[in-house]
Amino acid sequence: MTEASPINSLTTLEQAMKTRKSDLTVQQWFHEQAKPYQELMAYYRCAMMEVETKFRVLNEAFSLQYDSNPIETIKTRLKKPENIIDKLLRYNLPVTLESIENYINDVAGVRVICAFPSEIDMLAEALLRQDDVKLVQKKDYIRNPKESGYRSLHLIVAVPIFLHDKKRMMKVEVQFRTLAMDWWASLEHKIRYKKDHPLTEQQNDSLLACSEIAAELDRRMEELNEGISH
Ligand code: 0O2
Repeated sequence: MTEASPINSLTTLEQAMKTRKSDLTVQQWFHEQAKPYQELMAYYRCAMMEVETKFRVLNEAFSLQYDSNPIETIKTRLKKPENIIDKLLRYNLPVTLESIENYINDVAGVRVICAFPSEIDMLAEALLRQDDVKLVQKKDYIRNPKESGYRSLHLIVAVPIFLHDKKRMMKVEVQFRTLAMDWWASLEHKIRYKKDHPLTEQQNDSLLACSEIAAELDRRMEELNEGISH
């Protein structure tokens, strides 16, 4: 089986975005380029399905071994076209399908939500032990939280998808969070984006304090759970 060749450049869109033409031009461009773009997105959807299945299998395997399911919820999402374009422009990258594939690592996203922090490491290690999973990048915002207070473990992995005549390696971003980390991130996102203007320093401090409370809850719940299990 051979790797597929890259899809053609989206040069017209690049020109449209560079000159900041009207939304109509961009929409028209998307309409014209719909097929190669949709094809690429279909590959990302397949890769998300592969990764989601891997986690469902791991959940079963761990529940057989330890009599408990480490995964509370799995969510998948494909990045919105406007967010893909925004990111390319923010990074001064040409708006082409090659750029999307080479530089936008989070087109396909899988979010795995666990009850306890220790389950995150266990699942991440189990995923990376699989011989068809290649680690591209790791960002550990649990051990090194973001300034905002955001905590989560992000892995960019490349996985093969097997099409009728070819194999392609596709990148997927996996975000691992506990219920508390996910709760904080969801509410922080709502609060931050509800307003048209940036939050005040006091509001930012307050969000950071809430993140620390959530982290403390995670520690206490983990301790309680360990006490019961041993
Ligand atoms: P979307 O499309 O809305 O889901 P890089 O990919 O490394 O070039 P990026 O994208 O800034 O740079 O990477 P980062 O910060 O590691 O991860 C971005 C994603 O993590 C975000 O997706 C959020 O899902 C999450 N995230 C990161 N920081 C925060 C934060 O402070 N608060 C919350 N609530 N979520 C955060 P996007 O960018 O929103 O993309």
